[in-house]
Amino acid sequence: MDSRLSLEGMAGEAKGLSEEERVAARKILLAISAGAREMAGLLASGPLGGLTGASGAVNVQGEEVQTFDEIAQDVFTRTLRGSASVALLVSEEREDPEVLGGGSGSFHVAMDPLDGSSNLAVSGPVGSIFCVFRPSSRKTGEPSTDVLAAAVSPVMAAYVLYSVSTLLVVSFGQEVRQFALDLSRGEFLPLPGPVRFPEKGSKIVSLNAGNASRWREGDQRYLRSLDGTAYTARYVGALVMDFHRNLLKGGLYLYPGDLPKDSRGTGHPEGKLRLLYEAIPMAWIARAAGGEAVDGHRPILDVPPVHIHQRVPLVVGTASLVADYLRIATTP
Ligand code: AFP
Repeated sequence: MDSRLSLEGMAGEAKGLSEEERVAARKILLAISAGAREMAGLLASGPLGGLTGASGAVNVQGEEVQTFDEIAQDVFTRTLRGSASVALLVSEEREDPEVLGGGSGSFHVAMDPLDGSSNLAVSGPVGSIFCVFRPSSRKTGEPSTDVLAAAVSPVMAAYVLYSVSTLLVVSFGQEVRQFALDLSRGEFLPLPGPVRFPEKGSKIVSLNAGNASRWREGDQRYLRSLDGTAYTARYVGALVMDFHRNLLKGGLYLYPGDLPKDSRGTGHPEGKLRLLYEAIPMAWIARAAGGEAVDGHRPILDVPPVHIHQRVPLVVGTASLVADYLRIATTP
């Protein structure tokens, strides 16, 4: 196995894809890497570029849109359109799927163009998340329906981490590879891989304990169970960063749902994270790296997508830590 497979090499060796699909997947990967390179440059200039801060708009999720959310939306829509391989594009920033190139591309893509954007105000890490799906054979003519039918079987998932270095992490389902942006060459170069959750890593737990009083009893019990154990708390508030650290060091990320509104909750029992462009791609990458992802009960990859902006509780990371969570949180 080549420990330093290139981006193109990864697409070329992807299993279960036709030759035509491999070509399309390669183009999508290159489009993501081109967009990531552009975003890395813009983000690096930070406050000096005058682009940090709120745009004044509110997105489909009811969240304040940052100027960089819109920039990332435009950058990746442009590069993915340019790949001529994407039929439908679902984005956190757009209410409806966008048909690209007449809808004739080989794949659908769901993306969170800029994850963790509240970190921008403090020059903290942010990310971009992508999931690539094979269009459903049950074409209905209705874009959302087709994306939902397709979303049960990803073909490729990737994320970009913009931090002290810019990393691109990619999986076609069999393994996970990392690439680092070489600023002098302006391209992503392979790091040794594949990457897997370490069998005996440190026990990092990433969660927002400030929300705990709104959680269900099982999740609160899990949090209490950590007291006095050898766990270490680390939480950046950007899924990509928290997931990536736990992937390399061993750990668990937890964003549960809330109690119903009338019992101390906010009425968000489905949590905050989005199924199509946050939970499914991270679950797909976690599985390929020997980890696991659940919604508190069942595997994320078994959750039926019913809405393109559907939210879902997410527990993802080292398989044994996810198993510990399930044992404690689901057993009164
Ligand atoms: P933003 O993009 O609004 O910053 O949200 C990021 C995010 O979706 C995910 O990346 C974080 O893990 C999570 O929300 C943080 O949410 P809390 O601030 O509620 O902990």
